[in-house]
Amino acid sequence: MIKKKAFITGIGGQDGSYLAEYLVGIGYDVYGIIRRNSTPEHQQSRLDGGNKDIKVFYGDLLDQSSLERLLSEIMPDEIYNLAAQSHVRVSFDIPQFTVQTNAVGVLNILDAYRRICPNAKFYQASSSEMFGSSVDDDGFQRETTLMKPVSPYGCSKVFAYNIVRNYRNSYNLHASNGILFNHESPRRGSNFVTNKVVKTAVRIKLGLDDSLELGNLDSFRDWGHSKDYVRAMHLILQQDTPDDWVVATGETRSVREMCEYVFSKLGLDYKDYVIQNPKFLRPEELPYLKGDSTKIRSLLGWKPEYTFNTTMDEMVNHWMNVFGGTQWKD
Ligand code: G4F
Repeated sequence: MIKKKAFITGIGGQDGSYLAEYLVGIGYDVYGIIRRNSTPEHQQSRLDGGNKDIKVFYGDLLDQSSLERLLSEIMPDEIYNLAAQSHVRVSFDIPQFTVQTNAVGVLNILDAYRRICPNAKFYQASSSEMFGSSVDDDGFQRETTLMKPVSPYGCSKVFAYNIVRNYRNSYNLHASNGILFNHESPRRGSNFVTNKVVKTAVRIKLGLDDSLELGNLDSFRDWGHSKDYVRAMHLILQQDTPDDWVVATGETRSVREMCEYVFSKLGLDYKDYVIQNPKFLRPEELPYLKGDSTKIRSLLGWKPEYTFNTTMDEMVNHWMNVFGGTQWKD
């Protein structure tokens, strides 16, 4: 049987690595690109280097020639565009790079796809950050919610979302947006809030650190697990018609509540250790996210397997293993 071929940008990231493993598990040949970095040591650390079904190349959304060459050689059935400058606060420090990569870079790969392999299906990693300060009257964000982004990152993602829709309609392409709310795992970069909190709380528990510096504790996020969300990405591309889909848990918690849960699992009180440092505040904050994923649940049958608690517990156990502590048990 001929194997399906998937091409993943950002394959070295949290989602890219879980998606690659998931697709290999269901019989795909997986190809991906990573950006050249001056320290190569950790670039593929999330990927199983020995897996012959995952082939990784150097490439960049800002290097059109690399995209064209690889798409022509591979002729993928499915393209997952997950590459991005994905850190919202950092997007205030490097706004032009963020917009180049997350907006112009998406146009680059979309256009290469249109010209080289228009029969493939295309997934764009759109984000709940696009909603910004906008919330529907019932307290949820959904596919129809107005987008009022509050960061260079959010603005760049709105452009990408719209250009995907424009290419879909103009050129009859199977190009879809997954509008994913925050999703975490042990593979999350430790400069995002969940993994920063879990990792440092474990270090405090083991006597390796004595405090945790955070920014805004009073913003709310809808946190799911990356493994559940990469299943949704694949499901979105198995449909006959392209569309836009919100992927979320439908629950929201503040950063403070997340800290409370994680520290108390370790027998600690977060109030004894968490310090606010203005360095981690954003010039404009997105205060509240809660996603309504009724569309993907009812039409495609997607539902998450992890809960907030099981996601955080997995992360606690991961860092306990890394730092040599005893695994926490219920
Ligand atoms: O973990 P965060 O950095 O994630 P954020 O900004 O919500 O963005 C993530 O989710 C988006 C989907 O909505 C993605 F599109 C995006 O790529 C990324 O994956 O911050 C979450 C919240 C924010 O309100 C932030 O202000 O935590 C707050 N926070 C408080 N102290 C902190 C910190 N965030 C970080 N990163 N570091 C802190 O010390």
